[in-house]
This record gives sequence, C-alpha cells and structure tokens, in this order.
Amino acid sequence: ALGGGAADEDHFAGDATLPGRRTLTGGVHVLHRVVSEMKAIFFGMGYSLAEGPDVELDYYNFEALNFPVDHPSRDLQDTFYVNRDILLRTQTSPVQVRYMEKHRPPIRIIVPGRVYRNETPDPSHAAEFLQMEGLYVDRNVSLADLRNDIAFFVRSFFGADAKVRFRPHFFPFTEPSAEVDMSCFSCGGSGCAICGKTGWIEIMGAGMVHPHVCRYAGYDPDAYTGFAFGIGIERTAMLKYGIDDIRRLLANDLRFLGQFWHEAAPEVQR
Ligand code: 2NL
Repeated sequence: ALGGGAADEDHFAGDATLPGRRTLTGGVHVLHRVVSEMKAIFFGMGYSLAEGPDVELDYYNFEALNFPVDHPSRDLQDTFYVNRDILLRTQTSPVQVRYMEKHRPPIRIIVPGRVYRNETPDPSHAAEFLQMEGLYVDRNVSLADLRNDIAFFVRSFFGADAKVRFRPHFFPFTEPSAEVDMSCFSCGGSGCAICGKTGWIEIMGAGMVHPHVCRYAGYDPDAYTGFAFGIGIERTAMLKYGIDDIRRLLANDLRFLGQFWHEAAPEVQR
C-alpha cells in the first residue's frame, strides 16, 4: 500500500535517534510519460490538444471516416459494440471529425486517448491500448508538410540521427496513405535482430485526409487539404525501452513499472 499502515508507528516506537523511514512516493507510468513527451514535442510545433468520448457513435468512428459498410474492422469480431449505433472507439479519429465540425481551418491538433479492439491478448496485442493521432488542415497543406512534421517528431523523440521513410499503404480515411518507418536505433540501418535485418522499424501510419472525410466534416476539399497520422503508444514505448510484452504495461506490477520512474520507490530499488 502507498504509505500509512501500522509500520509507520514504528517511527515512534524504538530508537528516536535512528533516521526516518523513506515514504513511497510513486512515479509516472511509463505510458503516461511517453504521451507527455510526445505532447511536448507537438505543442512546440504549434499543435493543440483535443479530446473526446471513448464511447462513440458508429457514425464518427466509421462512416464519417469513409469506411465502407462491409469493412472487416466493423465486424463484431473486431469492434466492441454497445448496440447497433454505439461502440467503443477503435481509434481516436472520431475526435478529429467532431473537432472539424466545430472549428474552421486552419486547425492543427493532436488527440491522445484510449482505444478498444476485440483482440485476443498476446505479446503484441491488447483489447485496450493508447494511441495518438494528429491532424493539420489548411489551404495548401501538402505531403511535404506531412513528411517534415513527422521527421521532426521522430528525430525529437528518438534522436537526431533517426531517418524516416514512407512506404505506400492503404487507409480508408487518407489518400495517399503511408506507413512510416524509422532507421533502426539499434544497428543504425545495417540490419539486426531488432529490425528483422531490414534496417527499418515501422512506427506509425499517416496520409493526406481523404476528400470524402473533409466533406463529411463540412470542409470543402477543393479549398482545403490536410494530413493526419496515428501512432501507437504501447508499441512506441516497447520499442524505446525494450519491453517484450504489451501485457506488462497493464499488469500494474511495481517491480516492472518502477524501472521507468525517474526515482524508483524504495520498495523497488535494487
Ligand atoms: C496507424 C494509422 C492513422 C489517421 C490515422 C486520420 C484522422 C482523420 C482523417 C484522416 Cl479525422 N486520418 N487519422 C490517418 C492515417 C493513419 O493511423 O497506424 N495508427 C496507429
């Protein structure tokens, strides 16, 4: 337990000249720390924070994001539904759609939050996890702007030597879309066990906001363009700190979590 308890009375029982017992102060959870670091980087680039509900309408989670009605992620196997129209958000993008409905461009926001998918847990999958998405919409926003902001973020978060590459991909809500790789921080690009001998590590997804998504949100896609990106917090923390199993991050074991505190509590100090 945190502090308190019968043990504290020992302070007054024995030798009054002994030094006092240190109090357990706790620390910031490694996932919260990663989110805080990311927010600080994006705030420095002019992004502001947006948040929204974990329990969402199907409309904001899928329809307004240009998912076809028969898209596999809409299946009960993949999404937790409350009823036909209400679900647990599978990504934080619905918050961006809600934000676009309320604000005219230019907009530049980041949206961290918990998301839910009907997954069987294993070392790299959990049914609830954290994500941070970003969205920038204005006149004349281009793929070059996306590349610049992502490269700046990756170099700020992982170190100035990191290189970034885009691989073509598909998302319903962006066109074109890309998966973003960074040069392996372990081998620097020559190829090792961490990067699967490729020299590159996948870290996020990104793309130019699909004109259909602009129109759903009430923006004229001929006047405005934008980019969006999404990054998984657990996966990023696991890469940065060499964590082997996502389930450790939610098990609340202080012997594990204490390793990431700036100043470990006495109980977990070695
Ligand atoms: C990933 C990919 C992505 C977005 C998220 C987005 C949001 C709106 C419009 C368009 Cl409102 N796009 N979000 C775009 C590309 C990728 O996430 O791998 N996330 C972990």
